[in-house]
Amino acid sequence: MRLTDSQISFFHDNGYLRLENVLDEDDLRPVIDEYSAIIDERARRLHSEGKISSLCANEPFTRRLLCLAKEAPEVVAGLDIMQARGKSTFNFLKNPKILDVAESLVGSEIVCNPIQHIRAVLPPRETGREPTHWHQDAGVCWPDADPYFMLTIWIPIVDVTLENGCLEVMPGSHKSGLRKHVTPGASIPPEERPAIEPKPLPVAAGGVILFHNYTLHSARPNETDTVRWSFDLRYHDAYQPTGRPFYPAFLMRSKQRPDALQTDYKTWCERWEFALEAGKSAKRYRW
Ligand SMILES: O=C(O)CCC(=O)C(=O)O
Repeated sequence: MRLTDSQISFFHDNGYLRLENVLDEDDLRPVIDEYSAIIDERARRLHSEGKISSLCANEPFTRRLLCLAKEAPEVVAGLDIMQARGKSTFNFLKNPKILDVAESLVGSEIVCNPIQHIRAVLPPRETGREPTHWHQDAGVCWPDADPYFMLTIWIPIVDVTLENGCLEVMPGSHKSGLRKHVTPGASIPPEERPAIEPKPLPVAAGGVILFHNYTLHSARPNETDTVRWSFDLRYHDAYQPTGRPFYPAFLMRSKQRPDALQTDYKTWCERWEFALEAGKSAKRYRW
């Protein structure tokens, strides 16, 4: 799917774009199955260790992790893309439909940035963890990436609604530079935010939300009894810094250097394994 001229203009004017029906069941099912298997394996281990009384085996994907976390909160740890390193997840990063969308804004030389996550967002009342605060993605990069455009593709793998913690953006906020972020969590405090009405962006599974690395965004709280599962992936031109030099980036599409593509699963696993160990003491945030 290539973006139309009017979609590209909307993105440049507003700093975000919501697209419906980009992906279908065949695109999403492999990652849902992969994470279902990871969770099942964890449930069986926790059960054999006597840490949970039920496998919650009859719960659907949207509820099973929450059901398990009620008894064993540690079940949610280490699920992120680079930690779990599933093959279907790796394939998802280079899904041609996702790269086509990226190419419309990034150009033909596309790197998959190491700032990439799968998020299983549980209701805050279960975890004590607040929803994502207002920030700009440029704010979680090193300053060497400041002059460059980076595209975030936010991809729900379940339907995401006002109630279960959809994303919110401040339209047009990408035009006024980098705001001061504060620790912990590199968030923008209220006094540093522009006076722009936030726009909530519910989106059904299969849709995606694109945003600019200077767009202010946050997430609404998950007020349901389900898990809000989503990916946030980042892509940019190959000839620019990633903003996290201690983590690996991968050339996923290239007209100029097709021989240099880094699309081998085993290499991806090895480079992440090495980087997570070697980069342990790296300073992620500038703030
Ligand atoms: O999914 C979320 O809760 C937040 C996502 C986000 O902040 C991002 O993609 O940069």
